[in-house]
Amino acid sequence: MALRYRSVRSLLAVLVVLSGAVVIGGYVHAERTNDRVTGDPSIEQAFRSGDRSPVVAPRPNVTVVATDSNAFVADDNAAPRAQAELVAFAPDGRVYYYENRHTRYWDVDPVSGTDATVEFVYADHLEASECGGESVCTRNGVERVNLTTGERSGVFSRITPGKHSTRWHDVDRIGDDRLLVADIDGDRVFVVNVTSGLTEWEWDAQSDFGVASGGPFPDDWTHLNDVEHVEIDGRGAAMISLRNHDQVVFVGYERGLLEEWTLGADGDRDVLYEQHNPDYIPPERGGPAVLVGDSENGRVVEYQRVDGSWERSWSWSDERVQWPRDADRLPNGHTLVTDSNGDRVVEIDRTGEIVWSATVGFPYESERLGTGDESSGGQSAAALGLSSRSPDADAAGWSRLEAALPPKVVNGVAYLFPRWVGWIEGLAVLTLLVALPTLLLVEYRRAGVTVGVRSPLRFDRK
Ligand SMILES: [Ca+2]
Ligand SMILES: [Ca+2]
Ligand SMILES: [Ca+2]
Ligand SMILES: [Ca+2]
Repeated sequence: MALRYRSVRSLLAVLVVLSGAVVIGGYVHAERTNDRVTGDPSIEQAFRSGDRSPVVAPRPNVTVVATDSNAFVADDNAAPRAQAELVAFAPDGRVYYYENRHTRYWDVDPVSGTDATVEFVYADHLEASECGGESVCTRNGVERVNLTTGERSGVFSRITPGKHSTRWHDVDRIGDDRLLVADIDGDRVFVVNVTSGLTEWEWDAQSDFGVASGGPFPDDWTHLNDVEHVEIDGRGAAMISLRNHDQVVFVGYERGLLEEWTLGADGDRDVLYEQHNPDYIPPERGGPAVLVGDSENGRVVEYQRVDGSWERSWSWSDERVQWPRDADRLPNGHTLVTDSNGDRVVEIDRTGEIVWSATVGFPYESERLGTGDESSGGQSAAALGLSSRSPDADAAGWSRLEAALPPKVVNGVAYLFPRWVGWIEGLAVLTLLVALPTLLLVEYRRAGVTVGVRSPLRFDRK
């Protein structure tokens, strides 16, 4: 009995010490290596006070990054890992523009014909008084901002009732008056005329998919997170990312679902696993090809259309990448990758080497101004002859262990904790949360037993 107590106590003590050391070590390491991270108030203060010292390496053209923040922000008032923000870096590496007025930021796109004006998708979680009878609601909208002057204007917005979660993650402008909107809440894509306010076209996923497919119906069935206007065989279509169906579909405005064009299949995770932000590269730039953040697989991939089917033509990942949600092919053949749980935006060259990197807390999407919207200035990997890259097989043991865990576990841990907490520190925190109370309980009960046995003996002696 005593032996068992001692071994249980020793085991718990070792777990507490080890996990505590991992957490403290991770924190100290993060503090030491802390290049300035957006979401850090010092960036905002520096920008507002006019401090224009560089925070990232120089790189031609302005780079704009939109970030969302972690689950705690949506659900309670706990400190966020990174404040949601829109940040732009100037070519010399200083902060060119900064704002954090909205609850979340999602897609950002350059406005064509301008040097440094963007349109972005935002969400604002509203209070009951603004929700017309509901206890919560969210305003989803599109706003335009001139990054040079800070001049802003609202483009379009709607309120999603009853939900404190953000339901538009992407919009594609298709003319002076019209936006193509990816509506997660409605599992649909629609074209809205922002001048008249009228919906001019709509595709509802229910018209082509059964509700047994994808995610939980109706709560988060398709998680339809991206849409792009494309031309297929000379006619207009919407390319749509059905994240929870692991597939990208093409829907002609007049032709409906173009089934033979579908990339991926529900649950076929070798092709795509809950992807974000597919970009279409047309035949005239070496396609048809689709460059996409294959998020749960921890890579960015490209598929090339060959004889009427999709073939993987390129993939990129390194030891750090975790849950990438955007990749843009640039005119110089490089690729701008938004590595959400890796807390960075990186530009990789044609050989897969990182040539520029910005540390940014939990980025969603990035654009390099002057290179076209998303990948619209870039060529396909096949045309460029890009080399694929995968993590170094000789990487540290932690990476191999991480690779052996289900991606959802790793990404889930990374999503929940502050940015310096990697998945290993996250597991250590969880271990500490279980081992420490258990150790205290064991000690307490042991002490209780001791009192219960000795007191009567002492009492007897009297
Ligand atoms: Ca964009
Ligand atoms: Ca867009
Ligand atoms: Ca993209
Ligand atoms: Ca992008």
